[in-house]
Amino acid sequence: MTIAKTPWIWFNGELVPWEEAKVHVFTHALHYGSSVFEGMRAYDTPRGPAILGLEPHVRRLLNSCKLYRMPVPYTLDQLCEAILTTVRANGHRACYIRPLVFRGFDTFALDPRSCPVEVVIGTIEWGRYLGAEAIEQGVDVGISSWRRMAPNTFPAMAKIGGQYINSQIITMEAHDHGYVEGIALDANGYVSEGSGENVFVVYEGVLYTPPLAASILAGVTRRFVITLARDLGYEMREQFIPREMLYIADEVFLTGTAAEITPVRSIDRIPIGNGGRGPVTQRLQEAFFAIVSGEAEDRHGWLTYVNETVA
Ligand code: PPE
Repeated sequence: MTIAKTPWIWFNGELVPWEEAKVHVFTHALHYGSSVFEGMRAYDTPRGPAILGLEPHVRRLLNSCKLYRMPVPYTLDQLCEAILTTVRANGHRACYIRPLVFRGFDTFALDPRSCPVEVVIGTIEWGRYLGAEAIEQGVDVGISSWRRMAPNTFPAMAKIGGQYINSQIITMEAHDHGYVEGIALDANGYVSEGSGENVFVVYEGVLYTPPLAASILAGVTRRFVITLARDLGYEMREQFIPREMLYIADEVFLTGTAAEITPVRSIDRIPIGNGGRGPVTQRLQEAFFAIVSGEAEDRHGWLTYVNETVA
């Protein structure tokens, strides 16, 4: 999927034309993965574009930078404002937003702290992440032969560029095996997450998702789905999940900004539940899409209306 050009990219405090948003080949991040990023979506609503989870995403960005000892020259409020400015400038009704903070050009030293910290915000038009039919039909996934990083190797809770090598090898392996996505286990063999999504399981009437200690990214969508599940009266447990529980589950689904709520219909070619979207997944999807489309009341304050929010 090639990204289509947008007119503007926010680069270190100003909007620059797409063609001018460039870096040098000796940019530290290019060599060592020394970057932190976010992904969020603006949804098309009757009141114009609305960003889902703006503050939690920017907070996670700043926390990722804190873990990587990268001081960001902007406050949370300034970054939120810059994101709103970029979405407005590009005139989107709906889009995917990619803020990126990285170490620029100065040295090849592994202590990168003499390199400038650069900040970029780009927006793109992005449809369904795991394919057009995925949301209704579900996807076929495989358990990856690659594990997520072990505790105390990389900070799994941080969304750091270099760590996405793990996601890339998981995804390539999954595609080569004919799967849409791969789910990785943690260092102890418990279920961790998809290459770019958190995992939920419905088993004997209870909803489960792995805890933060299972080397997962603390997904914003994961948090929203936990809230919706409790709103709907489901019992929701954050606990370690053995691999085999996935195969005998009634339902499995993936959550993420890009993947939204995507049902999993098979794992390692074993059909999950009835081999399609299950009823709990569908109810959670309906609740989720009603809020983000502006149809249902935004009772938890998840949306920021781009054209109604002033600096
Ligand atoms: N785990 C990983 C590893 C991950 O990358 C994401 C987001 C999630 C869980 C879900 O987090 P959240 O978006 O806050 O609910 N993955 C991004 C896509 C990665 C990509 O660039 O492709 C995303 O969904 O934006």
